Amino acid sequence: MTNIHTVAVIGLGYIGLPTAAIFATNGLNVIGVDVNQQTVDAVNDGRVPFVEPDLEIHVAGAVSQGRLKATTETPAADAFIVAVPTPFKGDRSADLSYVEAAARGIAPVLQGGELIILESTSPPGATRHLGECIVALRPDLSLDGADGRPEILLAHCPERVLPGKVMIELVTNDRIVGGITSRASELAKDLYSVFCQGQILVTDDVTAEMAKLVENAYRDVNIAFANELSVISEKLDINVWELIRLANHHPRVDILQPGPGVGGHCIAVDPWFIVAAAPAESRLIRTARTVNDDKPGWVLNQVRAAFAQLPRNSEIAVLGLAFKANIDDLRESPAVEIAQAIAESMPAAQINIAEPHIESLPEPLQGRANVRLASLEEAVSRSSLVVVLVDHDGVRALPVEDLAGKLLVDTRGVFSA
Ligand code: SAJ
Repeated sequence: MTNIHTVAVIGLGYIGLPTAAIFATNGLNVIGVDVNQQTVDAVNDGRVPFVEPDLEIHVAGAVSQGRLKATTETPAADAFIVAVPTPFKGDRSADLSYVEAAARGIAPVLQGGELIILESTSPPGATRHLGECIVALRPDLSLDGADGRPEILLAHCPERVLPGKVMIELVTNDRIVGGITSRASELAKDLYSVFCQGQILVTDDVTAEMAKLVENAYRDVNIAFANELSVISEKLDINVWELIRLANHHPRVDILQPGPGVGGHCIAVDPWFIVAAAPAESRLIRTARTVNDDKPGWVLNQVRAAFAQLPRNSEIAVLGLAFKANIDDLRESPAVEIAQAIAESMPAAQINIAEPHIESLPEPLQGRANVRLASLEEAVSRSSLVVVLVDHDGVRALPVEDLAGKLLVDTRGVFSA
């Protein structure tokens, strides 16, 4: 049970909007806040400005019940959830400017007693930083009730949902809640228990911040291990997919799958926050990042070597641009990076890109004379070299006979496993 009735969610992106919608469909009054007027208008119309299964039905339902509305100005509320971007800067430390902007929006509307939760993936100390930014603007408030000043309650509750399964994982995943004070933790736990069916695990703010970073660094290190095996296997002329399949029969071995590199906005970014916090100590985490970041360049060299065996004006099929299978998200995608590098370094080749989830090419590939968007079937049939970058279901469904007589660079093991 929670005594919180009104929640303001700051940032209506991939995490903020689903979180706002799920609180609203569970009976709370939710006001979503976003700097982008188009996002605000879309939400107030019950629409979702990006693809996420089942989200629109939640948003439309919550808006029509009058439980969810959106605005560009931060309103007064019992609780605030900050879900804004935390990208990294040139030196790979976290850019907290959006968190600081959220603090400037929240500070004037506080009365004392409010719960303020940072959900954005954050470097150690960011939750306290958010609290200190607010208290600097509102010296009449405190983070711990010291000097008799009314308290505001700060906690970090990292999101851990998988893009494409957000509406399920929001409800079913276990959740970590880390308050600056134990009272903040308890209030945050009560709030998330409104919809969270998983366990709610209570800790302090910095451990909660690190837990999120560590989860993604763990996955990054394990993907790096698989990617390194793929490079070693190529050198030793063995099939990495068979190698991993065999090794995974061991009861305590579970190697992940190699790919063209690590994309998305989390796994390729978050480990750097750990490296920035403890540079000398984060040796394995830094190396894993480098191994994964080097993989697109290695794939490009594979493509060049294969193309060198063909007549100069041969066509190349590039299958998939998304950062992983069966989603339409091209941001930070190694497949886009590789496709662009192929187009730039092989100007004589006609490149047929097939990405079933998009209708037009992304900006770095647009307007190039040697690049066209094609269907999967057309791209394969026209081309002498097929480069598999994403294992979408549509790519997996292509008949293997269609590849007969063609050269293949298969970064996902769709046809080579
Ligand atoms: N990848 C591989 N091989 C694998 C698994 C993944 O090459 O065996 C690649 C994918 O193709 C993709 C990248 O890694 O390019 C990341 O994909 P992902 O499915 O591992 O993860 P994300 O980025 O979609 O979501 C992750 C999740 N974190 C973990 O699984 C530890 C998710 O739970 C987090 O909520 C999300 O990051 C986040 O927002 O932090």
